[in-house]
Amino acid sequence: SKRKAPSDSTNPNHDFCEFLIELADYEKNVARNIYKSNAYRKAASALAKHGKRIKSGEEAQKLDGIGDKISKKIDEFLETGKLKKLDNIRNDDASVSIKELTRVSGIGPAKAKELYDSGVTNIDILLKNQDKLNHHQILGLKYLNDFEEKIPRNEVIEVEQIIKKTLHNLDPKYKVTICGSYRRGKEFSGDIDTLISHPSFMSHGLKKKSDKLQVVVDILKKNNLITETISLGEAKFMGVCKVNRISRRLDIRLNPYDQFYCAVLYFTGSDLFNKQMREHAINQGFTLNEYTLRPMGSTGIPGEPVEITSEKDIFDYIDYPYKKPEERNI
Ligand code: DCP
Ligand code: MG
Ligand code: MN
Repeated sequence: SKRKAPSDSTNPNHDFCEFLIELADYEKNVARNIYKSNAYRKAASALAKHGKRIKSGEEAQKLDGIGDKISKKIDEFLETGKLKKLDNIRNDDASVSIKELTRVSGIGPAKAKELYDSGVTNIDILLKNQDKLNHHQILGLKYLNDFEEKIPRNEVIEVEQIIKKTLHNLDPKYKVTICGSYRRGKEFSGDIDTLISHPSFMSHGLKKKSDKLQVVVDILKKNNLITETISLGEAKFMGVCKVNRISRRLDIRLNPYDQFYCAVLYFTGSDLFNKQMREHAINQGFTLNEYTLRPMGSTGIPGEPVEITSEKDIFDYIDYPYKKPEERNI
């Protein structure tokens, strides 16, 4: 989901972080340079972690992930209180439109650019041009204001309890784990990421079609928890749920029971943490995804999955220092 700046008042470098995140979003959504975007994001993360106020670009450059160009931007910001590059971005029509349109769930930068080129430059115009949107995007527009409201932990717990109770009634063997930013301990989440598994749903039986998730979704609809379906496959549901005033994005994944820990690790994130851990796995001669950890043979063909009995096993196998979920917020 869409990311917010680490504008935490306890971060002494939050003003630098804010402009770096704004630049990162611009590179990702408008200029479409993911390499530059990641570089800005990494720099913001390094400054946020540093914990002490940075007083010059030179000082910043000593941190991992901050090079010459970002160092110069920090100096410009310290000297003038602003950045010319950001002023230009904020005044650029395409940039302003794309930023507004990508607020809608389901509208990514490419779609936003397409809409912009066809004359749809803001949400008001979009409301009158819904024929240009798919089902996901129409729901994204319908619930735009609700989906921008962050979900407090106590509401995630309410949803968790309803899902657990409902599935337990259906079959006590269901296992339900809320992952995502909630499992990483965040006070507020963008959506509710629910992992479910059941001992009769195993990786070796996957060739048979399963309607388990369909059944689960139907019951949660009857219970009035789920109010809309964005998409529903055999293993993945994306939709909307509601327990009080505000409609919330709900994701449910049904992963094989015997691959539970790789699924939990993946679905807990953060996405950047996953990226880094997967890179590390590759350097250690493994390939890691949401299902398995497999050694890479010299031929470049992955071998049989290694046996895993906990999340920590995965870290141990690839010799990566264990991080508790709350330590995976990068
Ligand atoms: N994920 C990933 N790569 C992606 C998308 C998701 O690895 N491109 C994984 C890591 C995420 C998890 O799925 O943490 C859940 O995705 P969300 O988009 O729901 O992200 P979060 O739960 O981390 O944050 P938010 O509070 O915004 O939902
Ligand atoms: Mg989430
Ligand atoms: Mn999600």
